[in-house]
Amino acid sequence: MSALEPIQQQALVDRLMSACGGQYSPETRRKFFITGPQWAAAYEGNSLFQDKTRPTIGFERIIEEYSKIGIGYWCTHDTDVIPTAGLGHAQQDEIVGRIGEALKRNDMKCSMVTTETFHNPVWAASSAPEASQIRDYAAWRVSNTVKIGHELGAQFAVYWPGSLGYWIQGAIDETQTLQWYADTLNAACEADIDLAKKFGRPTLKHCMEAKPFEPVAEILLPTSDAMMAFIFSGKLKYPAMVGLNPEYLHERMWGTAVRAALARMLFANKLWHFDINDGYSLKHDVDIAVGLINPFDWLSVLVLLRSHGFNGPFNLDYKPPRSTSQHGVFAVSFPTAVDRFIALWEMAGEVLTDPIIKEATEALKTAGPRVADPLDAAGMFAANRELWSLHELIGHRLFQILIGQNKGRSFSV
Ligand code: GLO
Ligand code: MG
Ligand code: MG
Repeated sequence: MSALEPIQQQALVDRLMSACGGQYSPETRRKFFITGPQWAAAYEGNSLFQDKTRPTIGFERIIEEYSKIGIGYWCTHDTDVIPTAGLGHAQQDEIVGRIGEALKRNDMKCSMVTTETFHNPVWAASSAPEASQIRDYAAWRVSNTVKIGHELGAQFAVYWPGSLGYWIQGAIDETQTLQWYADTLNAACEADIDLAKKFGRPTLKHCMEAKPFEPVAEILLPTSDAMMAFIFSGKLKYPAMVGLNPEYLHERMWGTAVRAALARMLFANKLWHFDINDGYSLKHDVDIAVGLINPFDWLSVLVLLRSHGFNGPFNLDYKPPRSTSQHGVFAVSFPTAVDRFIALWEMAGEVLTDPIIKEATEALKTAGPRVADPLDAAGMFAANRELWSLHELIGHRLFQILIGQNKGRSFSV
């Protein structure tokens, strides 16, 4: 192979992508409630220790590219598209107007809006700091985002509190800070109730998102479980309006089985929105695309979600790697992420109808014969002893479905 010029490299990527095959059509992809974040496609590859590797691109291009791929929904932070200084001024209305036009032109919908409460220096002492003027500003910011949401037809508002925490222990009162953060969410819900009436629309679903480590040293609401305790603490004025937007990697980062964490949210009826990506446990937030690291785990997660009727939104909150070019972001990153998600979703459907798993699950629930003495632990154990091998058998069957052995795929030695 001789050295390829960049334009030939691009052609090679495109040729190998189509050689991979198995791509779903944009129409098929649009059947799923899959959402594309402005910030994910706009990510330039920079981080604390790494300079950017891709150029700046705006929302018009991103909305158009998502639409071509078949990602039917778009979402954004307030400041992804509106400069912080323009919020609440004519510039906001002008940009929101242009977003509306771009969405319409590309047959796209805005599904979700979110407030940036982590990046701007104003949040340096947290998003619920001692300075009451900044807390009032935070309340205004989340309410303003809700307004933008209604203007763009969104159904969801997401809150990643980001900087809600601290560097120096002992300097702030945690319970007071949590109360102030509750006040911010209360303000968003209150504003929503008024705005929904004004716009003649239902109120938004307000979804909290937890992340255990970054961006400050100690996070006050580090997990979705902590957020559920917050929602049910009695401190929210409208707890029924507030649910969760878990992120796959954020739960995995702290070491839980993601499926178990999601089950706890389903149990409380608070799983409303889901950021889909992948990555490694006990590491920082690498936001790798769905299914590239833990496909077996992902299959299991989707079996749980499908069996509980959760159909999205599935939000592609991931970062195309720095090594991927701008061409690659739309030619490789997003279409392949969507297609792996759909393939795993379909496999989860196979799991739910698989006759072997069905029979095994039914047999486990039917259980062995009851023993006469309800306090006879040894007898109960003996009565079920052989059935419980089915747990491991089900795990093996999941693996077979993942690699297609249930459909006859075989490997010779
Ligand atoms: C960062 C979060 C971030 C949120 C976004 C939505 O780690 O995942 O991308 O999902 O701010 O509120
Ligand atoms: Mg996220
Ligand atoms: Mg993340």
